[in-house]
Amino acid sequence: MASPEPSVNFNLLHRTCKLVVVLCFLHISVTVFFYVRSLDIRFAFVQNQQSRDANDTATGKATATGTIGSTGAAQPPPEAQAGGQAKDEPAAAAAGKSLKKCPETSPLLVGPLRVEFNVPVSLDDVRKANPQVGPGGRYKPKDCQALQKVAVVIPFRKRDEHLKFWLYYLHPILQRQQLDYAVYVINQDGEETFNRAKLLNVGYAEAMKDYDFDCLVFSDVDLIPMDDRNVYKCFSQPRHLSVSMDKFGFRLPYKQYFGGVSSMMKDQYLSINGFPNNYWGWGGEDDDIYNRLASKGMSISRPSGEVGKCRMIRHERDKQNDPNPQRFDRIAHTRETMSKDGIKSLSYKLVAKETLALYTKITVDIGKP
Ligand code: UDH
Ligand code: MN
Repeated sequence: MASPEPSVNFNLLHRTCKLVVVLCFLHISVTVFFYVRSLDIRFAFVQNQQSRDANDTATGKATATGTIGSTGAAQPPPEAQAGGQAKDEPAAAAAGKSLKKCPETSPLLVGPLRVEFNVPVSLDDVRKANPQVGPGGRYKPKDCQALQKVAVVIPFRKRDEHLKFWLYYLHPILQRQQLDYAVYVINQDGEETFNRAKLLNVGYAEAMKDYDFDCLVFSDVDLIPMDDRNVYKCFSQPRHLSVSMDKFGFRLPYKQYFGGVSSMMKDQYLSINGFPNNYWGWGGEDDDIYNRLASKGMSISRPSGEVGKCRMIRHERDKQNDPNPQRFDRIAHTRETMSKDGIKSLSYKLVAKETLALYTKITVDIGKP
């Protein structure tokens, strides 16, 4: 009688071979996946360096690093510090006189950008990648006169990792946008409840002491644009820039939404008496700002959903920034309160002003609720 064993062995062998093939396939797939992802990250890095290569027509001298100034120190005239102007530049160009105006649309823009947060970045790398950015996070184009002088104001406390990503992504973008800009990080001192809008008011007041900015951009520290055509400048109406955030499924959560990143000309900001100072904790201050604008007959300008795509770095709720239970009551009364509460009634104590290599850090005591 023939034994059934050879056929059983053959079946076993066949199945084992199949398993090995499947495992090999899986292994290759996983390898290819991670390889492609690493390419993506490198591609994003290369894209973010493009401003330097495209823009670097001047001498490309390295700028100073580290802490330059300190608390309350007198600042050199802005023209002298802006953009880390090289000393050997022609005097007229340095004064911005003989320069032609920059074009309405910067030729340096590249469009959609890849934005990832899985590889940490170091400030040292960001500095090296942005040699044209001067002390305090200032820059202006070398070969044309920027159309706007923009102060970018970031409300801040204990978000250093987010700030690194912000600087890493935004400095190259803002340079490609051919803006005369400076970055102000407004750091709330102490452990009291956070107050985003009051910090933004401080940002306005402190930035204006340094330079005659035309335009203020107010940005959360964790929001990164995914397209450099979303220009961080001002328009004839107040602008909402973070219009399609990943956390809201790349859609506007509601029509009046004005949170995240916004911009206003100096006179638009002053015409609404700046922002409210009495929203302590999370929420409502952005709706109050919207109400202020609407009550003065202004409308909101926005980029398209495509150009306005942006990513928020995922995070948990911060300590001392719980939802403010008073917010609904407050936003119901903006029209009555806005003339009394705003930039005109702002009071705070300046704790430190540091002109760092990539931004100006203003530490401030804004009191408590
Ligand atoms: N901010 C700080 N430090 C703080 C609080 C706020 O820097 O302690 C700044 C920062 O610029 C931040 C902005 O204020 O981007 C707005 O605060 P937020 O990022 O906390 O607001 P968001 O609406 O988050 O993004 C709400 C809490 C989400 C909890 C989700 C839990 N899964
Ligand atoms: Mn956030």
